[in-house]
Amino acid sequence: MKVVWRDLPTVLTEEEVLDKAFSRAKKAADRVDDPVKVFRVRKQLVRMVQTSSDIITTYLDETMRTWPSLDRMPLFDKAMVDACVGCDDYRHHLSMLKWGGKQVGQIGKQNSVKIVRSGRIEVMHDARKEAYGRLSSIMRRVGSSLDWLHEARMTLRTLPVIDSLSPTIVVCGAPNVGKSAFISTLSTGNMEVNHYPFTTKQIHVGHFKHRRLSHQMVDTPGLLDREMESRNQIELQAIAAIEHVGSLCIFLMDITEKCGTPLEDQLNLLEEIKGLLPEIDMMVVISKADLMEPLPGNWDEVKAAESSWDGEGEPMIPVLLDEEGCVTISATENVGVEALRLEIVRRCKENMETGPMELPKGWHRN
Ligand SMILES: Nc1nc2c(ncn2[C@@H]2O[C@H](COP(=O)(O)OP(=O)(O)OP(=O)(O)O)[C@@H](O)[C@H]2O)c(=O)[nH]1
Ligand SMILES: [Mg+2]
Repeated sequence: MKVVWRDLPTVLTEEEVLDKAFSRAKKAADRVDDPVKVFRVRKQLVRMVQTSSDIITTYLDETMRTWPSLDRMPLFDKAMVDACVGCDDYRHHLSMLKWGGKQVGQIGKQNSVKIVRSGRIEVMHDARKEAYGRLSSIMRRVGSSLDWLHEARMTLRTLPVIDSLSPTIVVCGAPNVGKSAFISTLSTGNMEVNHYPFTTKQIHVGHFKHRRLSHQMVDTPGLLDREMESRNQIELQAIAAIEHVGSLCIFLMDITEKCGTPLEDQLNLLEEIKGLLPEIDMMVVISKADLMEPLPGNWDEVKAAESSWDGEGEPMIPVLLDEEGCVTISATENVGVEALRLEIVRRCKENMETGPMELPKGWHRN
């Protein structure tokens, strides 16, 4: 249940499609062999018309089918499409390919019949020429849709890939509080690096497995760390999209203010995000525990429990708590992270729990 935009093949231009079709058609015609001229010419021309229209129809149909259908994609991806390229345009341009494919198929049939039914070589040549002219004019109308899809693909392929059936942890907070470091420490394997098309910042997507269930963590730089007034419509839509996938939102705070954002501003941001994502379970976590003086009271206990747990059985690791009693972690020293992971798993499970008669989020009834 995920859309992998990076797998979409490049979209050819109008000229490229026509070149491909006409050159294949010519090769097919060259292979015709018949000693009687009128038969030979007829066969050659029919092949040219049929091959070129087949190549174009196949290309347009396949492209249309390879692109995920808006009605069947998860809400997150649909909201991202809307935010990045627009759902109406997306639908329109794909339907243009469908229309084009159908027209081209008809031209192929009609003009082949004209060639077959005629006994005069000039008439046959005229029908072939007419077919090529009509194919080109259909392609001229489809061309701008191909160009649009080409551009849209470039934009969409930078988006993070999110599986709507797996628990998703959205990581937010002011710039520099340690979001990426946190995701990286918690991830097994490499983090993916993506972009939202409207920010220049890198988004990190990390994964970890707990009892074979994959959990994914997504970064939100440039999206949830700015003032409301400076956000545009597209960013607001992207934020709405996050609401669809988040099982849990972790708000990271750097109380040492090493990140450059005063504590008060970070608290204001927290309130704002709560307002933006009212449906998501929000968990506040203090980052950079290793910089605290003194260190959190149960630092040694948590560190020992984390290093002695082998990942089997019921873990007994308490979360790391600062002197105010807030959950904290050190991503750089890797203390409190494993404890927090277990807490995350528990909270996600609780948040994703569905009744026995209810289908899980993202499932569609057939
Ligand atoms: N001492 C200490 N430094 C940390 C910790 N986590 C992150 N940092 C440092 O804080 C700085 C910012 O970390 P990032 O992970 O890039 O922060 P971010 O929130 O992803 O930043 P943006 O993506 O720019 O919003 C880096 O210099 C990190 O090395 C931590 O647990 N302890
Ligand atoms: Mg970052």
